[in-house]
Amino acid sequence: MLRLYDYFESGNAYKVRLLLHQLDIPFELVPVDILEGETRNAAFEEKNLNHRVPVLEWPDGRCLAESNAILLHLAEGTDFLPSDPFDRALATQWMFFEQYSHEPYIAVVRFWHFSGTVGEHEDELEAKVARGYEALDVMERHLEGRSFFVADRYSVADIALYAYTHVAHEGKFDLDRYANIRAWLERVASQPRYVGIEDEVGTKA
Ligand SMILES: N[C@@H](CCC(=O)N[C@@H](CS)C(=O)NCC(=O)O)C(=O)O
Repeated sequence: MLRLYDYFESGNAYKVRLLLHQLDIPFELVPVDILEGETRNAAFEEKNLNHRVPVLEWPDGRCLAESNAILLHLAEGTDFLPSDPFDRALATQWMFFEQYSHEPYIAVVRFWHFSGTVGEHEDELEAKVARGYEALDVMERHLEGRSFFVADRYSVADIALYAYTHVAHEGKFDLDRYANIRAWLERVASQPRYVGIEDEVGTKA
């Protein structure tokens, strides 16, 4: 069975839980407490030299890290990845956008609030929040007249962007002025076999 090294509050790990569940792929969940430094030991380093969850491990010991690489691999040959080559490229475009222009701001500010360390980052906070809103502005404009990010159907691009957008309020981002994003969040949450970030899925290792 596949094994997912996971941290419950991580949006990056949640992306993988959500897609595994939507694809009805059984998996074992291995909780890793990042606040206790559990990714920073020799045993975990064998799974991912970069000391981060999520990591998906195959029964033969192969490991894959980076949430969006895992999504793309799992979605291969399924309806979650567009079959048209240009649409696939657009899906990856939005997934790179998520990692470079969205997650480093929205996820990081949320983590500072969640871990109680926001006070230690006062000098960086305003700039990070501004860049987070820039990402939300881009999403809002793209979603004007569209149901989903690519080819008007739900795909891994939506999963990648949904993970931290739907909990952006936990980083004190205000989504009130983003009507298109709010409607899209509802569309994602109404997909078949949707599970929330707080829902327990997978079997415990
Ligand atoms: N680009 C990576 C980011 C992964 C990441 O930042 N993981 C965090 C949790 S969200 C982590 O494991 N941090 C542990 C650490 O830095 O020690 C991905 O998309 O998977």
